Amino acid sequence: MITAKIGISLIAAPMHPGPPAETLMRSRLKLTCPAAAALLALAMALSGCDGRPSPSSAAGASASSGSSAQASATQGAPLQDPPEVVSHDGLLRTRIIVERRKVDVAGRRLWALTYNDRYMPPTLRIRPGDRVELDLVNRVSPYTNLHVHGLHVSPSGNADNVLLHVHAGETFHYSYQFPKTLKPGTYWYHSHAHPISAPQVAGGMAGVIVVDGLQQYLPPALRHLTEHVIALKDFQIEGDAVKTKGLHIGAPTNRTVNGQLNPTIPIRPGEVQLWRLANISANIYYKVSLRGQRFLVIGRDGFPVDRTFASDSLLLAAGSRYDVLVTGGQAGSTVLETLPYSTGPAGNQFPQVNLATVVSSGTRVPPVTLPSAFAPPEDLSRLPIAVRRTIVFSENKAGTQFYINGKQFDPNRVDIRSKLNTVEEWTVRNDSNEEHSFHVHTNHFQLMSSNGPVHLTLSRQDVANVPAKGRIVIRIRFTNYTGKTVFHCHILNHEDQGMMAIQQIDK
Ligand SMILES: [Cu+2]
Repeated sequence: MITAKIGISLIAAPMHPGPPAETLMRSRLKLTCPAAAALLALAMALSGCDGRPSPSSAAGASASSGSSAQASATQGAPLQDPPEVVSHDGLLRTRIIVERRKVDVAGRRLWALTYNDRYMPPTLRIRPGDRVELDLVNRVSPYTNLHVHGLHVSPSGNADNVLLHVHAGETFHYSYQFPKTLKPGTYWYHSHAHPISAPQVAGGMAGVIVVDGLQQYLPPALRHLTEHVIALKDFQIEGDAVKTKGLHIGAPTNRTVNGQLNPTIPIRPGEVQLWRLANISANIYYKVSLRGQRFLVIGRDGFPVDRTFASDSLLLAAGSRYDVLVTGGQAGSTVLETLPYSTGPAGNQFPQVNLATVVSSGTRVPPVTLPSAFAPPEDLSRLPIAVRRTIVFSENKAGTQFYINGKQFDPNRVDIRSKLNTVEEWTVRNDSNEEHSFHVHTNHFQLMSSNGPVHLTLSRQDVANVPAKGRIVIRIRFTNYTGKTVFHCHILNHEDQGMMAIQQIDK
């Protein structure tokens, strides 16, 4: 009961007219974060979250044996946005401690691989042009590292360098200087330690990054809207631990939103909210739908779209994000769900699962005209192409070894060399009988086609699904940063088993 009340106070913090939206939002966050954490701790203490198994956690044993077992003690609790660490005056200084700990995971006490003692770690909230100084303290063996997924920043040195390892017992200082041109939207951070990225991310090592500024493209009436992180994060259970070893992609799993099972999201009839849908799971896909309603897409993979578009459902291949506007329906409840989805004959069949319950109640909010034109268009399709390449994804018959252009990942080999400030066109061909989630570090790309024409938005993305036995064509421009970076399949089991390659960008 207390938890429910506090949950509501966390997500329904009212906005007041007055200061500019940006300032207001950041000051609200500044105030609510420490308070939220304290209230949460208090609520957990009062509600008896003392680490002993509760009667409902007996069901935990069956939780890995079917989607119906998603039921748990926490079901129906109000959605809690993760706590936030917010930059101030252009700087975010923070420390992330990586540790295997027994923590609350969707109402159960389970061993998990935690960032700062949480299964759902803090959201890092920054602005374009910010600097982030981050200490990664590793208490997990044998090693780990940190990737800031989707962010346009140097891949070298102690910035977004996924080729380095931070060994157990070490602290590594990451320093990121983000450009002023950084796109506002939703990103994420996670372990990129090869070949153990799937176990580490599945164990819990994944959180959200928000770059503020999407609101500048919204009509004034919406600049103070309520926003939620909807982090899609799943776990399988083995004994009293989140499973990390021998992960089977198609095995029954527990799909959480922000680490909660089927939380409740309150909204008022007619109210417009900004939801940051982020697939931060290690291996699985989501086809997200809000029953009876449509999403209005305003951003994809941290890149604001030039024209918004409405959709009944959105496919979130592993690693991808959508920023969407959602309008509260008539009083009553509806379901945020993931629809059944198959990644192909050699892939996986994911069942329908209810992710959250959206409850619309209270006074109706006057209608607002939603935007159609959004951010300034950025189009690569008319620029000269310096190089055309074909990138082939394939796998062995057993589906245990994965290849790019016939080779498995070798950190000491440069697979392709590109020139800074040029545009390339890549045809990514999938010779296997299952879909793969193509992801490039450092620079966003424009999707030109996917087995034929696509709904062309003049914006960019950093993940694209490649159809089984199909192909996509992308165009990509390399700007600002030289050095070694990578591209890979974001189904992390596949990446760990070889489906990654190195790109070197030279002046
Ligand atoms: Cu793959």
